[in-house]
Amino acid sequence: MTAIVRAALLRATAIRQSFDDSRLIRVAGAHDGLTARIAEEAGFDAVWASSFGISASYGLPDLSLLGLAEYLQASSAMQAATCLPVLADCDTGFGDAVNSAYVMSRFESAGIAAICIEDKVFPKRNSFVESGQEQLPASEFARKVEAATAVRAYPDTLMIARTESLICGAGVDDALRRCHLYVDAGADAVLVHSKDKHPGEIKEFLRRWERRAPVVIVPTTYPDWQSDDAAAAGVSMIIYANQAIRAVVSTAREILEAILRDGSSSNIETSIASVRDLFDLSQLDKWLEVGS
Ligand code: SPV
Ligand code: MG
Repeated sequence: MTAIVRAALLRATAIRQSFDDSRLIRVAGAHDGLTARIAEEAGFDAVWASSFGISASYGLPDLSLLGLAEYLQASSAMQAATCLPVLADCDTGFGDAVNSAYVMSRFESAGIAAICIEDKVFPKRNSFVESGQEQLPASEFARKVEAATAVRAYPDTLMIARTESLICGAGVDDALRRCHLYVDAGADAVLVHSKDKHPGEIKEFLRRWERRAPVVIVPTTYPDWQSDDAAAAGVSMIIYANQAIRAVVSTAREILEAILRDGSSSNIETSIASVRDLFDLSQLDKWLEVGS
């Protein structure tokens, strides 16, 4: 492992420290280096390299159409663009236990602090698609977790196991059973996803889980739950997975429509980021200095 990768992986150690200190980790979903940097500038603690966001950035749905190489490239760009830990959303791990181990080794070699794999069947469907999500048998997914954790080169690199029990309608009992199995298999944290409009089932999970291992949530459909309340209920990490890309879509759409409607960009100039802002975000001055 090179010194640069080792330094990047210290970001994983920082996440573990926050887990130990019971400090809520607030994570922003991103899909490229620029959105990752905006997340850093806003003060988030980490970046979620979202499969939904990365797929959408290609104009594609989140249906396992992109492969490991494309996710790795996007995650690496985020890692290189910020000082934040990157949590790579690796969907189902692109195959079986061997593929999951390969995912861990490739992402870790790129300095990615954490990988997350979920217990759906490949090819997966985004959790918010109306129906059609299917789960792997728990023991089969546990083997993926075990294989991925076994190949870690740096002990603090995180393996987050995500259960889709609540998404698939299997209920809190099933989510608990699976998460215990996944932690037994070596997962460092569990992501319990829900598409309910209220955090009720997540709260029940947390009560019965009794803080056995850190719990990660993605409150897209229950946005009213305040992060402080979630932390008090036992959440260790909260991921705002898709708000940035949704903002990109709504703003770009509004602005481009206005330009055609008005026949010039004059009316919208003051409501969008300046060219100088983009220069700053992309560290133009630093790079010019390198060449001088
Ligand atoms: C993602 O952001 O890609 C996620 C979260 O996995 S969700 O879209 O809610 O499945
Ligand atoms: Mg995803």
